Amino acid sequence: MKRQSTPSTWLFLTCLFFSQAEMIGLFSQTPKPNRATVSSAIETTPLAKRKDNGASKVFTLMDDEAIGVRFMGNNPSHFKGSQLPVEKVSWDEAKAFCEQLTEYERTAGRLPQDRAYQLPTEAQWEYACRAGTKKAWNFGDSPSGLSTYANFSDKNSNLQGADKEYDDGFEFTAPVASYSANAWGFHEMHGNVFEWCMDWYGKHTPVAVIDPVGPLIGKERIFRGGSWALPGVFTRSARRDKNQPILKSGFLGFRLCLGQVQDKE
Ligand SMILES: [Ca+2]
Ligand SMILES: [Ca+2]
Repeated sequence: MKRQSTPSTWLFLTCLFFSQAEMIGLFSQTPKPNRATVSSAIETTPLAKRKDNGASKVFTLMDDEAIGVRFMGNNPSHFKGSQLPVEKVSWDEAKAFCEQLTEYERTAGRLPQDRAYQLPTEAQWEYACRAGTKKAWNFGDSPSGLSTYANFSDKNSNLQGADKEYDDGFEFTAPVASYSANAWGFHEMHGNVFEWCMDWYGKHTPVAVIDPVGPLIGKERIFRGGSWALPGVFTRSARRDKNQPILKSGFLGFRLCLGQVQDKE
């Protein structure tokens, strides 16, 4: 399928390109500030700015499952490619990457002390995935749209339980933005790789809460969205999965969120 980019995504990726050299040096040398900034690029990206009511905080989620591939130094992924999503990265490693990126950007004077790169909370992730929708997927209740919007275990897969009646074009991971975006411009919220969220796993509370951050303690971390290795039902907007934070898997990655420090720290 053809890669699709919104103008805002283009702007964001262009800015990242200009700062890529110094970002790769994140773990190996003293960075040198240049004209482009990751943080300002994200700030100008209108995707998933959450301010839908007076109680909610603004956050920005990145439309890029491959960010870790380009900026983590050594690509940990089983499936290699600059446009393929990062995977085989544990929650602990993803969290550490967020912290290092935050420190790097603050040191360079590009990130205020009250802002930080983080994993999205489960609530933030689902908010961005749904893009205002309330149905099973952000494209509707019928799975007929799966092949257009998600990479999952389909007819290209040799895995048990694959949804052989669908053809999404890929057996394993697909390049970012291979599939149609949701209404807010996010690609691959359904499928491709699961994405780690910040929260410990816990049962949903019976009463609705605003901006939840999950339990204070736990044994397993949440990941969301389904993957190339599992049938389409795992890609549903409300589907919750979890595992130990040390898990590394070829079907599990992450995307970054730029938020307020007090959100989760
Ligand atoms: Ca597939
Ligand atoms: Ca995904």
